[in-house]
Amino acid sequence: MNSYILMIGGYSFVNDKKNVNENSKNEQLEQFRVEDQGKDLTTNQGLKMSEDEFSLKAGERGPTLMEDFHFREKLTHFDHERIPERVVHARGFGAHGVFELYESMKEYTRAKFLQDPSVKTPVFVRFSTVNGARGSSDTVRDARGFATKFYTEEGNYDLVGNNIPVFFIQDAIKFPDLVHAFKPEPDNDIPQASTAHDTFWDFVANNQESAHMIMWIMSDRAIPRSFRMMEGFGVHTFRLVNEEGKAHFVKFHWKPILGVHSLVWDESHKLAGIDPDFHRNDLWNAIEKGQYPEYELGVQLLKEEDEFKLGFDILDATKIWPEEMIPVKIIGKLTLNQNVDNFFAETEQAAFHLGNVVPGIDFTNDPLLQGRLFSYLDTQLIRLGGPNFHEIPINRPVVPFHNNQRDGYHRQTINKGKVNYHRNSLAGNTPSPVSPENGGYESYQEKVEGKKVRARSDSFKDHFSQATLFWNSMTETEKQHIVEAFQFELGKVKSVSVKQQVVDMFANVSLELAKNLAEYIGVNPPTSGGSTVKASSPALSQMNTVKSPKTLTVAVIVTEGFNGPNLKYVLDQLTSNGIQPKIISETIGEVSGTNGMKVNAEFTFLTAKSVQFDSVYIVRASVKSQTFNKQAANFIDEAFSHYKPIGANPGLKEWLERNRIAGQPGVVIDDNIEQFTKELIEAISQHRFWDRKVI
Ligand code: HDE
Repeated sequence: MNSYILMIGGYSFVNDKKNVNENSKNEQLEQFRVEDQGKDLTTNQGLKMSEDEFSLKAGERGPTLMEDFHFREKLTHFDHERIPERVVHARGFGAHGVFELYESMKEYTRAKFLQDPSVKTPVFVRFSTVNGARGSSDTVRDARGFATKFYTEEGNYDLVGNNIPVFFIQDAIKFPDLVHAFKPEPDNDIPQASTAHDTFWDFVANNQESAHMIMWIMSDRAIPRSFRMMEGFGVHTFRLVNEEGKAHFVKFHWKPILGVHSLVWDESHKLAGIDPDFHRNDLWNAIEKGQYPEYELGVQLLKEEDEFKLGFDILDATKIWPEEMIPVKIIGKLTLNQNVDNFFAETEQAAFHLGNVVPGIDFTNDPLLQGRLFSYLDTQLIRLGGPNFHEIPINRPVVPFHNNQRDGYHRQTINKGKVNYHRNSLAGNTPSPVSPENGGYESYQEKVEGKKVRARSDSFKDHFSQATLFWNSMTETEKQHIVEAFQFELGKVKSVSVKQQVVDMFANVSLELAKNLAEYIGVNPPTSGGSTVKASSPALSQMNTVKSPKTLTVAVIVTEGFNGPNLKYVLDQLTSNGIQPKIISETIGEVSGTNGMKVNAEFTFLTAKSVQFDSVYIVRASVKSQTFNKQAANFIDEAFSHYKPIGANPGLKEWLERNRIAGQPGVVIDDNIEQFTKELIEAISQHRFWDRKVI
């Protein structure tokens, strides 16, 4: 039989014929989806209820009766609706998608989903912040999780990465210490979702392997504009193993098609209050509109025999492989094309695990990776309440699974037969192991020898060279942002001793940086330090990223009586370039211009703030409301100070000059509407104008 979805008792099974395609996960999930709209109200037992608003009482004003099974079921379920949030990465947002391969990776790996470019693999991706609680804000300074579950014909493969290619620590045994230090302080549970406090920086100064990661965290990478505009990294060195058993070391990268872009710090702060769901909204809306987020998958490959040739230890997760040294080979594309139907059922219950691998992908001895292999499975037991979380629809592979594991909380599979052990004769010794030739997973036979020691290799001891490489690779603007981020974070630290230790530590990266910080936070300038590392890696600077106007938003400020044909021309051009105009006016609803042109205002200044848009175009001020004009001025002023593109009608030139905005980079004013539109689109695609004088 060639059909691959079999419906058995409400569950779908894909048969052993392994015909996984891009729809396989969706078809499987469809078996679990329920439409409640238009249906009769029943209890969980399927009993139709005639009343759902009043509990059963002894008399209209009397006590509720124990007998009220409906009340008890409803309340009991409600009382148990919450599950523990993830201990880290608690706040996240997920979407479904598809992975397509550009070229066969057969030379390097036997993983089936990386063999044939015609194969499309369904995926689920969850993005997250690391530090904050489930209800915290999206735009805080933090690393972002980028976890991908590939539902392959050989079972689930999880690539559980971050948007920063290195990590704070080198050995997983230190993870609880790190997390305790960056989470809110234990006495008063303050501050939320922020590393700007004493215990975090005390950890940093006393665990100097964190230096490189801290440089990234203080950089614009930690305040992404959108999940759609950030890179993803597998962080660790993994192994790809081909059919002949030959292995290569590999680092995984996700590269966003729209480039890597960030917010500015002041904007992140304000957004955290105005729209704590900024990144959720952005991702959800993009997918709803069909502007599907896309990322290319890249690999850096290293021959086994070159393991010791890079000048640092490839097992050390605080190190990158500079792209100029080992180029990133682009091998496929991920497209997120479907929002979830239910946040809890899918995103919250998604359980990622580094140990979910397929033949042809293997681990290395990176001590951080090794520890993660324990932690992810373990954490699901408490979070999802037992060992059967792999049966939850979002976590089920799209291929069948058979083994002798049985029972446990919430078991759904009904395993038939008497035999639940191996080896057996009663079931012909099945389920039986599968040879590697027939697709069975076989661990890579790395030769390992050594004494049992609690120690770290000397090759992990250089904590500052790559931190300096990162610093050297930044433009002046990016360096300035890093300095300001340090000033902010350390400005919030109370302990003078901790501040001094941090300054002394970062003198090993840059004396200039450390001296600046010392002066700003009022501690002694470093007396020694400095780095001899002169190298830089242009790939690390966001200034060299892809720039595209696609999906960016422009706030169009307009009032009654605008020039109809001109605005129509501009709006048409913006939308045909993939830009999204959003109209702000005095009231929500229709606004009329000349020549019968009407636009629909979605926002007023009460419901829209400049930080929510990528650029501004002011078409017409108000003839009747000075308040509106004042608010428009503040809006433009703020966008200007966030270096955003600004377009304005020539009638407003004088006012913009008075405010020292006109004539500055990225401020477009032109009488010729065609020329104006061209320049505005060009300016929007630049994102920011850092050489602007902001006063
Ligand atoms: Fe995680 N991490 N982690 N982590 N991590 C978790 O697993 C852990 C690390 C990452 O969207 C937890 O299901 C240890 C690096 C992501 O559901 C937990 C160590 C990287 C997510 C855990 C690390 C990550 C997690 C918490 C040090 C980037 C969210 C809830 C060795 C490569 C996945 C959970 C999602 C989540 C442990 C370090 C990425 C506790 C012990 C390095 C994206 O198991």
